[in-house]
Amino acid sequence: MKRVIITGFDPFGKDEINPSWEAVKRLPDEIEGAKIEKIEIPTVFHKSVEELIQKIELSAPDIVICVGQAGGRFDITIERVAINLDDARIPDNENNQPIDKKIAEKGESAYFSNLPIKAMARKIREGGIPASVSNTAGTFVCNHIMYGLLHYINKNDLAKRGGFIHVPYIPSQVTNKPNVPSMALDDIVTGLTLAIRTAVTVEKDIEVTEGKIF
Ligand code: PCA
Repeated sequence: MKRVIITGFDPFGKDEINPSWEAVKRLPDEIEGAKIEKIEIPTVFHKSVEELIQKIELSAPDIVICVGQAGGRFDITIERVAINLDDARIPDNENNQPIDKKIAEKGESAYFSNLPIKAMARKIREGGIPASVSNTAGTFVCNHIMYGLLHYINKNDLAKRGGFIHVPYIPSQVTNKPNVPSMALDDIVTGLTLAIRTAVTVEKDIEVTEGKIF
């Protein structure tokens, strides 16, 4: 039986909830015959990666997908790349605010997700939910955990697949924020389920463009 670890983050900044964990905790325990293990991760530089790696070493998953909130985005975005850089606009949940710091002193400048990112985005759209491939996970804790995960997989030459998905705000977070986009929690849960289904069943990504001009 394949095993999947999927993580969400705790709330950070001024937000009282984080739709990533709200959605992840509602996912089914089994998708396409794979066992789904759901974990909440603290929005804290370094500690987030340490907790994730501990869980990976305990559970030996085949696939690891981390999920985070991207307030302001309209759609579910499958991240393509993580960069070796922390540049925090706000402090994390333990008051760390690294500026222009490398995540791994000897790591590559960037790592690409080895999930079938384009197939995942397409599958979510076929389910009637907006989704696309994104070429930046930012420079805060989400990029940090994605980089930490892919660095760990690459450095240890593991046959594991890993990547990151950003999700929009849910409606209750934007009631007092005019013109800020949101997506219903149920749609986020459905979108993540379709993304996992694709990651479990598709070995080779599809060759279609998901490029963006900006
Ligand atoms: N989003 C933040 C960190 C935690 C989260 O859910 C980010 O995009 O970096």
